Amino acid sequence: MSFKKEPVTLKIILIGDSGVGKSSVMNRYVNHRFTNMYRATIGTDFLSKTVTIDKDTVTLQIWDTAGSERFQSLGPLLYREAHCCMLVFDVTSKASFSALDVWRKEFLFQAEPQDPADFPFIVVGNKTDLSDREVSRGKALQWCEEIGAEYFEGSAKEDLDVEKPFLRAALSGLRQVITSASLHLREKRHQDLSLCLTCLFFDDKRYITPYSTKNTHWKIQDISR
Ligand SMILES: Nc1nc2c(ncn2[C@@H]2O[C@H](COP(=O)(O)OP(=O)(O)OP(=O)(O)O)[C@@H](O)[C@H]2O)c(=O)[nH]1
Ligand SMILES: [Mg+2]
Repeated sequence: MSFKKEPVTLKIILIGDSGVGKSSVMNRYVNHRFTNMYRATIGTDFLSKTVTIDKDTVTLQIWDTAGSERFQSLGPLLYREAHCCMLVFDVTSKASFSALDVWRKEFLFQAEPQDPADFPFIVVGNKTDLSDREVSRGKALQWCEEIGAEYFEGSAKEDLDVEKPFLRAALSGLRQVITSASLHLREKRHQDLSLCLTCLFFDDKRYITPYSTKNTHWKIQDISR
């Protein structure tokens, strides 16, 4: 028997301080373009890209947010239903790295994922082409280990390792979808089971059985007869 697979769309959110290169990373990955000109993102922006993972075609909906506090009013609406969150910092800015802890906490608070401890975060250190580095790979890796995130670094400008974090985000997001689908199925089975038990033990003389296959009508039967 063959099953027709539903197309999957994964929502990936990019967050981090202003100027770290969120828009640049997204544009490099989706459009293969880069500009040195800085135009702060106002509100949010999203781009889609289709990728193939384990023979499955998945659409990535990549949401680029504004790092500037002035444009962050959309947070709760935007973060909800996300499948993966990418925390971006600039390796030449210690402050942008330190800020990720707050960004992550704020994300979990606003997004309210089903299982916060298991929600996938990908940390991206951008601008590795620059020489005045302030955050070492080791330091970033150490923090990622503490919070259970995966770490990638590269350069949107030089097109260095930009694809890897997105593919990893897609894989983690896909796992999220599968986990929540199986949880839903388990809950449904549990509900069916408790419904069944309620019916069987109506009282000590009678029991109740489903009258139709759809369980919409019920029949009380007397055990004593
Ligand atoms: N050298 C270098 N510069 C980069 C790189 N990525 C981005 N930039 C530059 O950094 C500046 C900010 O990049 P954006 O992508 O606009 O940053 P952002 O995080 O989207 O900023 P907001 O929209 O304000 O939150 C721009 O001038 C980019 O050209 C990189 O990998 N290397
Ligand atoms: Mg931007």
